[in-house]
Amino acid sequence: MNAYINSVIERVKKKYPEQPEFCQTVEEVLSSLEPVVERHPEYEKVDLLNRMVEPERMFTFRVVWQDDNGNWHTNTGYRCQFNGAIGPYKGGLRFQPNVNPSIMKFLGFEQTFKNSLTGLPIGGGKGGSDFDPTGKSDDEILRFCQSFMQALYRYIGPDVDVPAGDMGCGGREIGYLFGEYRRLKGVFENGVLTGKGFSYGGSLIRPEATGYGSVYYLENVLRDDGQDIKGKTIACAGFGNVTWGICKKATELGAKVVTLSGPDGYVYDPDGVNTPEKIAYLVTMRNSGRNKVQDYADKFGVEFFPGEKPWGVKVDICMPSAMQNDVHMEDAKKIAANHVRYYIEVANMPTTNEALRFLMDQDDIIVAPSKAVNAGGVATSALEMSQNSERLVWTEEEVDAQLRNIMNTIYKNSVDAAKRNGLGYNLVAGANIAGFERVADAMMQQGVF
Ligand code: 2IT
Repeated sequence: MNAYINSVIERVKKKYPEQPEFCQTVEEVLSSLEPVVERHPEYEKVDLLNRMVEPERMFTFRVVWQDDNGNWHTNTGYRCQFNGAIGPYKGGLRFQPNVNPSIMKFLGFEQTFKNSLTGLPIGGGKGGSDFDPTGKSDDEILRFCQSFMQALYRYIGPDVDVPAGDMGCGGREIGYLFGEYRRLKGVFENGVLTGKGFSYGGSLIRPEATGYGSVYYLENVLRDDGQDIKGKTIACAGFGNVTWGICKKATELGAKVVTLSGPDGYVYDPDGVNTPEKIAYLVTMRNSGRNKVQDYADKFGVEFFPGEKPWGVKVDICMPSAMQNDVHMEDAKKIAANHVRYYIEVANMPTTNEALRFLMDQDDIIVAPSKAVNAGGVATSALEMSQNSERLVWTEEEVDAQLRNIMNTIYKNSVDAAKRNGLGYNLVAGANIAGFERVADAMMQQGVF
């Protein structure tokens, strides 16, 4: 390993022993960059890598809200403005009890490379709160979102930082957040948030975009492997917005999603999550706020496996689409033993570094990294920003065509970057390198700070 890269990884690990997720992504990304860093000794001269692993700005804020019984609760809000070299900070807000500085920094770091890879002018950011939306009433969500925005509104803007949704923060929450921003600032700056409702500036296809984009990326992988998506079986995880989009597009293209998962276990539906009723039920389940996937098994009479993950199911394609570190070494071994050919990460960092290395070392498994596969979500957010700044509305066909085009380009740029650097067909390293190169160029041209 290149000595400079190694020193940066070791420094981060030593400095942040209490931030395992952040250390994990730094190690995974930087260790791909060896050929580029060796070709550019000037990077070390200006200490580019240590600058890249340090967020430009990160802050916390107090979020106080009242529940329906009149009791007050205090949560921590976060915004991590990781890297603004190529555009305004851009990235989602995650509302989940496990949100902490490590999770915020890992997501912000990944987002920086992902956003760069889209080729669009968006920097990397992330935010959220340790607020738990499970079981909260609509009024409680409203009060929480209003309080959250009361603290955040001074630090964001259409040319400054543009948050969106992530886990626990969907269209309803974005609506409440935007309403409060508009009330506080007294301006209709709808480019300040993405994932909005269509009636006030949201983009058509944005709700579907992450799932659709991941299937468009998958189509590229299959094509280069001489395969067709038609008839393929897919194991998904989660049952949120991303998995919903995958089910919709996979069904349209003749593939079958046969597993879903939740914090309570996983369901196996051998017929596929492929009828309008089943697909719509994913939205119902999410909106119920119960956070239980067993509801699907009860409703459609399929098997439910409490406390288990779906990675032992024999399928053609695995698409971990739930959360970080969902796939560990023991899961990876099951995937390899089942001769799953395609391991397509969808959630941010769904694989431990050890499991990812193991899967990449298998000759018969093709591994695709989340920062490329799920980039259609944020890319479509950037298309939403364009429509907002131009004060116009693109049709569904126009947005979908651009999304497909962007996903094809991301795939191609990743393949090319790996090849150019002598790494063969390596989609993981290719995405890291392609994402890095653009941010690195911009930082080099903007002087040292
Ligand atoms: O992880 C992600 O890329 C997102 N949660 C979407 C970010 C965005 O700004 O649309």
